[in-house]
Amino acid sequence: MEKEKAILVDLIHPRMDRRHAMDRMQELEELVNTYGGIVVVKQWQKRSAPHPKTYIGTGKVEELGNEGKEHGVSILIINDQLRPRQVYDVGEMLSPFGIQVWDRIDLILKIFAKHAKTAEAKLEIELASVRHMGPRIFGMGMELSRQGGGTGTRGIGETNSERMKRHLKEKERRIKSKLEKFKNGRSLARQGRRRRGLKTVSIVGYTNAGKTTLLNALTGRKEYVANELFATLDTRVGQLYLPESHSTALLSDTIGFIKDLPPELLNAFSSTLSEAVEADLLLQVIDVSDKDYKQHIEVVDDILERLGLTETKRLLVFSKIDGISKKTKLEIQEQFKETQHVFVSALKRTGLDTLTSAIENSL
Ligand SMILES: Nc1nc2c(ncn2[C@@H]2O[C@H](COP(=O)(O)OP(=O)(O)OP(=O)(O)O)[C@@H](O)[C@H]2O)c(=O)[nH]1
Ligand SMILES: [Mg+2]
Repeated sequence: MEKEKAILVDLIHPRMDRRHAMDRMQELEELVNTYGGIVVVKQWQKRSAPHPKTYIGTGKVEELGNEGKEHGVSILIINDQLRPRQVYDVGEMLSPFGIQVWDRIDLILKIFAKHAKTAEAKLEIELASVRHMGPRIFGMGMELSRQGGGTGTRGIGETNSERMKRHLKEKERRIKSKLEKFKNGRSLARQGRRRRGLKTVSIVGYTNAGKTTLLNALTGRKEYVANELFATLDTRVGQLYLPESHSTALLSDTIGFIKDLPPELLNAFSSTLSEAVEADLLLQVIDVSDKDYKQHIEVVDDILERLGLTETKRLLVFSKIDGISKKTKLEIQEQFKETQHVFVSALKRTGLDTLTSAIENSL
């Protein structure tokens, strides 16, 4: 299948520094690569605030429409969460050029939808989509059915939009009740483990930090690892042998975090994330070979807080240390001397014994 071509556009504040603007764009581009699209045009627009109607300026939308058409582009991706009305308005302006509009959340949802393998993950994504797209649909009186081609149909009365709202609520309820069953299954499994005295350890961290590689290295599993964002979308559990006490603990790996993760996505993934929520210990994996690792720690801290996990015991795992210098390692050591941490390279299998004993001690 031919890859879809995309234009990326980001709004930058006049005072934002150049490097930050480049980093934002690079991450967006990585997301597009993960989705499987090709980036043909990257554009920034300096504005101190988004345009109320079209987010980027209307002139810019027009310009990108022309440029996109020239390059055979089919999607314009805006690097932020837009208001439903804004997506609709930009979409209207770009439809003559044959270009659709996605915001950052749309892109993340598309990636999730592509990668989801288990029934549970698929349902979680469906729920997030309903929540994200819902307001766009019922707020605008758009045709709900996909067969309608998604084109705007104006002049639908109050009653129709009310009906759509009800339809979406109903859909949301159905998905939630299916998810409830998975949740109950998990909760029963957890109770069983508790009874057997099994402790659980959950790996959390930014996307692409090396979480799954670590799970595989520690448990001998062979889960999918890739240099892409959101390679893992559901929870995988493996057994971790604890040599000092000759016992085992359960180690689970889950979906990675990313900055600007909207609450509706986080909530939709509550079932998958429940392993982390119930864990006895969290391993926070940090890819220190990534220059933005400090920002990633903040993002993850913030999300853990949103999940109510500030009280859970936590161990920092600085990963991919095969990719950093001795000097950087010493700097990190100095900076985090107050916090319990370990250095590992899951790829080179270094530091794994130290990590295992740190886990064993914490439990
Ligand atoms: N150099 C080096 N690369 C590593 C190490 N651990 C993981 N990687 C690489 O980092 C990339 C991401 O690894 P994953 O284990 O898939 O990362 P993840 O955190 O599970 O990512 P998502 O599931 O996508 O959120 C892969 O290309 C791995 O081969 C390491 O210790 N050293
Ligand atoms: Mg993974």
